Amino acid sequence: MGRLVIVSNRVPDPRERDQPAGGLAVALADVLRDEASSLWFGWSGTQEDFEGDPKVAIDTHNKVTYATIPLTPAQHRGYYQRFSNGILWPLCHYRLGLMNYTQPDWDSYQDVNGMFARALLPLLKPDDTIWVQDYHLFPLAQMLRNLGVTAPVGFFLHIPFPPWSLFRALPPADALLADMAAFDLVGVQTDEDADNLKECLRIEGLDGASRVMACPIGIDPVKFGEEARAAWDGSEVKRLRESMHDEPLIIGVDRLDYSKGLEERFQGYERLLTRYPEHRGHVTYLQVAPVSRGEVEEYRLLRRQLDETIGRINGAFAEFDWTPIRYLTRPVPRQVLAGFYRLADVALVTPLRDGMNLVAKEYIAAQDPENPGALVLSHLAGAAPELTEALLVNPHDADAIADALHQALTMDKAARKRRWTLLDTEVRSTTAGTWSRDFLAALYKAGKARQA
Ligand code: ADQ
Repeated sequence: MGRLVIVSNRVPDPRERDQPAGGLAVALADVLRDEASSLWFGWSGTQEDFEGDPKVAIDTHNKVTYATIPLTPAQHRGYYQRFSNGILWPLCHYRLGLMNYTQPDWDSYQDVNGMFARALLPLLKPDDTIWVQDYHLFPLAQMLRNLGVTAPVGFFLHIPFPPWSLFRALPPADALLADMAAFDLVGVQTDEDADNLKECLRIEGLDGASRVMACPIGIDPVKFGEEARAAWDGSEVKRLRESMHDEPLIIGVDRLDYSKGLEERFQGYERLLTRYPEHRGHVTYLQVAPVSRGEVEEYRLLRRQLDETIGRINGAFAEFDWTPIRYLTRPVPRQVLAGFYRLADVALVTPLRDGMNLVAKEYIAAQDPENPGALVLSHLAGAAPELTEALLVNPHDADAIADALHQALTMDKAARKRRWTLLDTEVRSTTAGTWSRDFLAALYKAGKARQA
């Protein structure tokens, strides 16, 4: 295979020490480390005014060439904030009520995809394999084909794909499905997503045009486990451990996003304190939730709502020497986070919908095999069909969350070890490495089949 070309909305700055919190950036960094030569193309994260097409900035770091372009403030609003994050994100997370469709945003989305294709074209080489990432770039394969690109072009959707009954509520649903059919291969996280997408393509008469493959994403569990062990003796983990006075710790780690079910989760924790008062004064719940997409109205509202809920719960239950919830809205370095996971007795991962959820896998990889913690996981996360030995809950059900937390906090070591061993086997069998290898092998084959 020739060079791998990754295209994603955002390309992280390789020289920044603290990489952004987000599953896609984390998984791709793991993949590109192992490639002989590769190009990563996308938005630089900056906004500036320009006429016509922007200038491409090139930077090479650790064998990866990073090629980035800026967006204009108007493109950032229309393509990124509104169409991608204000329309496609809620739609794909089954939240039609939060979807605010307007035609100019759709126009902007298509324009920026066209601009991406034109800026990428001169950088391409004849035997490249192009792998496009995520919902910001559904139209890209079609746009590249229009410019004469014949290379294999694959797509991976990191978020869920909803059933036709929901997807059809999007005015340009037909156009987007036709765009998806222009890829040689479309990868999604779960069988449920694959079935939903295949059904949509079938209804549109597009089945057969492109292959759909369920290809669950994972982490690098060996590396993450090492980071967790290394962080154990670091000053942050030590401080957290000392502050716990041998009392149990529950951890939650999520981008501050309405899909993550944070409000419902806090209510579940509150229910634990009400229904199982023996945990009062003992258990601490640490929620790390770095602010994300702060420019989008729904995210600002969510942040205010969470501030209020946490304030209410802490106000109602705290003692002068005990706080039920510790809440951080800034990012924590990954190594430190790995150590926090290892220290935590329970991870609380309860998204209302999630493509996969890498935090659940990171938590498992970070555990001490001799004394592992317990995972409480939403059955609506893409990780749930794999991580069946977790304590699975309905994230809308506060009583179910409270019961699962109580079970996790009181589970004996033998039961924790038994569950964790099975979960660890799963996390080690579907990794960032198997994800990219399986996808790229299938893409290569699909590309060859089309060219034949
Ligand atoms: P996300 O919605 O970002 O990803 P997730 O899979 O949980 O969700 O990945 C988050 C990543 O960011 C994890 O690696 C986590 O460690 C890191 N992170 C979160 N909070 C952090 C913090 N405070 N400090 C530092 N790092 C933090 C999207 C989809 C998911 C899918 C991934 C990958 O929404 O469903 O699993 O892409 O496909």
